[in-house]
Amino acid sequence: MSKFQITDIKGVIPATMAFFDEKENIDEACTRDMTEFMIGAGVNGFYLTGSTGECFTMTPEERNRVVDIVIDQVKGRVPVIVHVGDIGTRKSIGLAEHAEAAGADAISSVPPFYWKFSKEDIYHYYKDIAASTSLPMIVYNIQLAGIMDKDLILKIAEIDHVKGLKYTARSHDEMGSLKEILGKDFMIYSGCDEMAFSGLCFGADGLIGSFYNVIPEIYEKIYQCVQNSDIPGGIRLQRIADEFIFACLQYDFPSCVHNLMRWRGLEGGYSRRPFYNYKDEELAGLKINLRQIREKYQAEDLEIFHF
Ligand code: MN9
Repeated sequence: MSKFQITDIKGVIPATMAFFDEKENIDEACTRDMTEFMIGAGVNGFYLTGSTGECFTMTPEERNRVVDIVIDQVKGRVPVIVHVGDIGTRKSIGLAEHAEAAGADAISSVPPFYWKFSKEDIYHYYKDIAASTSLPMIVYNIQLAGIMDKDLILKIAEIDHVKGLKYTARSHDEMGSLKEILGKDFMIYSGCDEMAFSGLCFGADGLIGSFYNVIPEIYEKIYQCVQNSDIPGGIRLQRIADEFIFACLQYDFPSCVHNLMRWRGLEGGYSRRPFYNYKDEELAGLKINLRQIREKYQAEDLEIFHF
């Protein structure tokens, strides 16, 4: 039984990257080391095998293995959410059952994608998966998988076990209003790393995203700024994070993040094809850009620029 309630799952939660070796196999040692790095940096939980975790390039067995490795490494220190999304309900249920048996604290899923499923189909997808375990389900609303409208989200939120929403869309008003309607125990996680600070100000309980893998420290500081009502401090840090992210998004993502991790002295792992793995020299321009950002904001003290 999980020792964490859904309301304990908050703060900065990396949507953990995949850590493959150069031959595209799961790199267990690297996965364990990176889990420790993130815990050391103060993250408040993990979100496993999501899109940043390259789950759609993996077999169900591989996804389950990543879940087993990370849960074993975390040892209950922070909550673990497992993304079980797929385009087949039965496949997702299999992943959800494994997540529960492995000791996950919550499951999450994008809506079924690729075909244009009806609202009814999407509703039943969530209902069937949510009923398959006793874990709380966090619905994942994301542009790439086809954004769900507010009415559909509210309808899905009524399903038993549906207790949270990862909201990756650039609409503060909708996210804030969903929080207001669904109440304090229904957890909302802001999914755009670019709007972490404003998302928290607009009612999000936590942050789940990709860049918390590589620059978790700045987001821990942003989270603290919100707790302490330090608005100027939060704005400055979010601006720095945004410039950092936009510089990275000039390149293929998430692959370039592996290089960034190596610049930080971490192992970082590799992406699996068709994602591209950059040679460091191909990212020389990015390094220059990031150093310019550091100078512009006189941010030498921030760990994110320690490379
Ligand atoms: O929701 C991530 N979204 C996607 C999570 O991967 C599409 C975000 O963390 C973004 O990667 C990030 C950069 O745009 O905000």
